[in-house]
Amino acid sequence: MATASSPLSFLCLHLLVCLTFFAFTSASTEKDTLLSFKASIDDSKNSLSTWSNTSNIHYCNWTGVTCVTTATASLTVASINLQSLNLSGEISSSVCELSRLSNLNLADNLFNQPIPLHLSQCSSLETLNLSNNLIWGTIPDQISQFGSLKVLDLSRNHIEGKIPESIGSLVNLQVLNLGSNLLSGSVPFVFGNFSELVVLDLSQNAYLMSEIPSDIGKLEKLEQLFLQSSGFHGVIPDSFVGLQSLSILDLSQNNLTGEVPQSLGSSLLKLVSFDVSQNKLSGSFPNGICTANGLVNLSLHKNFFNGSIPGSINECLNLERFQVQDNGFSGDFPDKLWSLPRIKLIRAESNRFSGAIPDSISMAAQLEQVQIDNNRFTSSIPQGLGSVKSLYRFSASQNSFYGSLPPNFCDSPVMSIINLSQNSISGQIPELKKCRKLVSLSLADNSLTGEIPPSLAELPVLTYLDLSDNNLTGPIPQGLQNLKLALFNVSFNKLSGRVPYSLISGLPASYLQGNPGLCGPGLSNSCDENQPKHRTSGLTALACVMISLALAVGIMMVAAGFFVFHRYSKKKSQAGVWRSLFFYPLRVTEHDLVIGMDEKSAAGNAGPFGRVYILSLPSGELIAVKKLVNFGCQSSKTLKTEVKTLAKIRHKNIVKVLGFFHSDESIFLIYEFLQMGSLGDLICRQDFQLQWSIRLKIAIGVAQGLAYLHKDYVPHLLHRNVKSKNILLDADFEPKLTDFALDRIVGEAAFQSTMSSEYALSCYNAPEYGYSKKATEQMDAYSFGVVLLELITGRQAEQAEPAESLDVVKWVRRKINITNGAIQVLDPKIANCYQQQMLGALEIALRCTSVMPEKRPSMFEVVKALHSLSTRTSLLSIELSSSQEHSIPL
Ligand SMILES: *[C@@H]1O[C@H](CO)[C@@H](O)[C@H](O)[C@H]1NC(C)=O
Ligand SMILES: *[C@@H]1O[C@H](CO)[C@@H](O)[C@H](O)[C@H]1NC(C)=O
Ligand SMILES: *[C@@H]1O[C@H](CO)[C@@H](O)[C@H](O)[C@H]1NC(C)=O
Ligand SMILES: *[C@@H]1O[C@H](CO)[C@@H](O)[C@H](O)[C@H]1NC(C)=O
Ligand SMILES: *[C@@H]1O[C@H](CO)[C@@H](O)[C@H](O)[C@H]1NC(C)=O
Ligand SMILES: *[C@@H]1O[C@H](CO)[C@@H](O)[C@H](O)[C@H]1NC(C)=O
Ligand SMILES: *[C@@H]1O[C@H](CO)[C@@H](O)[C@H](O)[C@H]1NC(C)=O
Ligand SMILES: *[C@@H]1O[C@H](CO)[C@@H](O)[C@H](O)[C@H]1NC(C)=O
Ligand SMILES: CC(=O)N[C@H]1CO[C@H](CO)[C@@H](O)[C@@H]1O
Repeated sequence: MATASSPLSFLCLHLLVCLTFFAFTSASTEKDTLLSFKASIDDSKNSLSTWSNTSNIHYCNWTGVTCVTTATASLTVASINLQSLNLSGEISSSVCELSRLSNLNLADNLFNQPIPLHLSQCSSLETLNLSNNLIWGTIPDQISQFGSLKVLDLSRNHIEGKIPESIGSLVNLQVLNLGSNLLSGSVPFVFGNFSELVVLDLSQNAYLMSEIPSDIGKLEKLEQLFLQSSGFHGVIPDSFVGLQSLSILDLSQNNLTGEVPQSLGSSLLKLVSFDVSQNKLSGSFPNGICTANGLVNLSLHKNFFNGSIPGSINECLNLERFQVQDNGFSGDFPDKLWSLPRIKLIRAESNRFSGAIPDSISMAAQLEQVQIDNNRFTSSIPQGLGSVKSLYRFSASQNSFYGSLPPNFCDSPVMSIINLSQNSISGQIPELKKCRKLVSLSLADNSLTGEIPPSLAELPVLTYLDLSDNNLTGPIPQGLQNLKLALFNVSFNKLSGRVPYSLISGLPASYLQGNPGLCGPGLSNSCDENQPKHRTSGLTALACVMISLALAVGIMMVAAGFFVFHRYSKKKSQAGVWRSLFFYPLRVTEHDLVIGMDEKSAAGNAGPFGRVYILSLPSGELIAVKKLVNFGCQSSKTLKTEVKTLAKIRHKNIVKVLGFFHSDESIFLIYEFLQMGSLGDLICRQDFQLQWSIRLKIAIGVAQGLAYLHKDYVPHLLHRNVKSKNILLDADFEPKLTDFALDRIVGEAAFQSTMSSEYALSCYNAPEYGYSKKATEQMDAYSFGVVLLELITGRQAEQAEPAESLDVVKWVRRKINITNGAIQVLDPKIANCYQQQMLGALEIALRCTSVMPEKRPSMFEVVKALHSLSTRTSLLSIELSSSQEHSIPL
């Protein structure tokens, strides 16, 4: 470039050429400027490798650099975005030599210094983002030098001290974020100056001790106001009615007192989220909220609302979230909230609200969550509740609801949690059939009568059932033992008859007490002296024996038929054609392999898809050959493509596919052989004894393998059959997944029918397996969680003997409901010093085996969490104690 410039300067008479020359010089200085900016940065991960004097990449294409074209058609740097690159060192003011730089984003790095005031020399800078670094010190008075900034984000640092008055001169600010710092003292009365402000965040500054400055109410353009968890006290200023553009208001977790300004609700027309929870607010709720003129005719709405909102009907129409829980509000709960067209969340628990839930709740077409526990509501449960099809949580315990439950009260197809305990509800429990996703039902401490509806046993994911303290009669439905119940409390009713065995085992006896009519082993009344009952149970037993006999005969006949067919086909195929594809020099023919597959080479029992044979190659190497039935669903060509897909996977935690061959009857998959056998084989040995560090290594490896299949490998694959028997171990206990993605080989239909016959009841299966046709990553995550539970508890997932023994999921869930139960489930063979890590792993396993698929973490998250267990034990114990609280009761 230097050589090019001298002849050019010679021709500088011509204006155009002259401009070109200046463009060149400015280009070379911009490049140098960037390099000198980099020079003061510590780039430990070498993320800025493109930023180099020697690279032939134009600097406008360097990592994070964006250029614009100037009026003179040259390129100039306008934005530098280096977020999340683990950068540290100095933020040098040399960057200000970039005269058009308007955006500098250094968020999520490790810069450890005071606020870099010298950046105020950057004349064009509009956006400065230093969020989530290690910035410390106070906000100096000279902050006023940043007068031209539009966006200043200093959140998530260690900035301390008072907010200076001089900040009021940043009159161009549109976004000011000082959240999550260590600011203290009171907030100055200067915010009224920020007439352009759209977002203001002062949240999570626990040391602030301040009233809310009332001049915030002047900010007509303010859309989002976050003041939560920041030690604000005093009242909510009346001036807030002036916040005409506000859509999100969060004042939660402060020490606010007094009432909510009366006209607030009717003034904030654009409000989407209103959160004043966890304060000391009181008074009856603003009469104004959502009750003015327009709103009454919501029924009209429902019919005519098609996007254009009629001018007069504008009250609270945008409100989605209403959170006023944990305050001292009293008076009738605002009626109209229940039927707002967009409302999703209503939380008002722990106040003294009275009033009713009106039938018009049926119009709240988007309502998802209602929590109004611990108030003074007095009404019946409205019929309209059952028409809200989006509702997944309805929690209204500790009120005075009365009357009987409407038959449709659980008709929302997504309903997961119902809590109506401690009310005065009477009548019978209706048959619940539609809420197939119901996880938790608590109707404790009411006045319910009649029998427990047997249809409860048909709700596939019901896990917590509390019907205690009612007047229920009749028997406990036998079907309930098929559910994975972690809590089943029917104490203090008038139930009678024999308790199904699996409901006695593993659950505290106190859950059955107070029902003198119940009998069964271990209860004070053991059923035996009761002659007539004994006979019926004898009859049942006889019936069982006959049914199993009939089944056994049936299976034998099928097996015999299969055997004949099999022999026949084997003969035929030996003469017939084999089609094969080896991805590895095996140096044998398919014929040799087939001959070698006999009883002697067979390993273990046949799985749902077929048997595995261990064969020796001429080289002495061993291979594993899995024989699958060829259902003929896939053409030879598709089959080849699919096997290739699997064979191309290269990951240390996934068993290699070495080749395959197939005939019309069978498909043989050839896998590498691992000497140590499977994790499942190890666990079921009496003397199972692996160190914790090895168990954790196995868990991490398996999780990595699954994360790779789910996200990194293209096409993305699902394993669909994760269990400890399908986890092979090499000599260093590095786990490798096998039997993955067999659906691709046998075809979806054959896969499903095979799995549903053999595997549907297996405890490795996610609960939604039964009713959800589509396989998901979350199902793999669930199965992984079960394997993790095996590693933590040292128990096999399913024990063959005794037949009633609980599977590991039920066993763990029941134990951890008891005080100190979490510690009891840990394998006692592992030293106490690993307790924290094991509890951490347990927490992960419980999240993976959550009955609600959307609560399960991705395998990628699991890998991260398990890794951090092995490194950061002490921190984790804190996280655990807080998260355990919600994971267990739900
Ligand atoms: C980059 O190289 C040029 C010459 O090729 C030199 O003048 C300049 O000083 C170098 N810049 C840096 C930051 O090393
Ligand atoms: C940046 O890279 C793109 C694509 O690689 C290329 O088209 C463009 O010309 C490069 N820009 C400069 C200024 O070199
Ligand atoms: C940043 O560093 C931390 C610890 O040194 C590491 O865990 C993280 O993965 C790094 N992030 C990036 C983006 O390199
Ligand atoms: C600053 O960067 C962080 C991290 O990317 C981002 O979350 C935040 O929204 C940015 N701040 C602003 C005001 O854009
Ligand atoms: C508010 O802004 C005006 C200019 O618009 C300025 O003169 C005044 O000093 C500012 N107030 C504070 C407290 O900084
Ligand atoms: C509220 O004020 C009390 C003292 O009056 C204090 O102990 C408490 O920590 C404050 N709570 C919050 C959330 O600031
Ligand atoms: C939708 O609203 C327009 C007025 O904006 C009206 O003309 C039209 O009939 C409405 N459509 C329905 C289906 O109600
Ligand atoms: C159960 O019924 C009896 C009368 O049969 C009544 O005295 C009692 O209060 C009822 N218990 C509950 C919890 O409703
Ligand atoms: C349900 C309801 O409140 N309907 C009202 C709709 O508006 C008309 C006239 O404004 C009233 O007469 C209805 O009572």
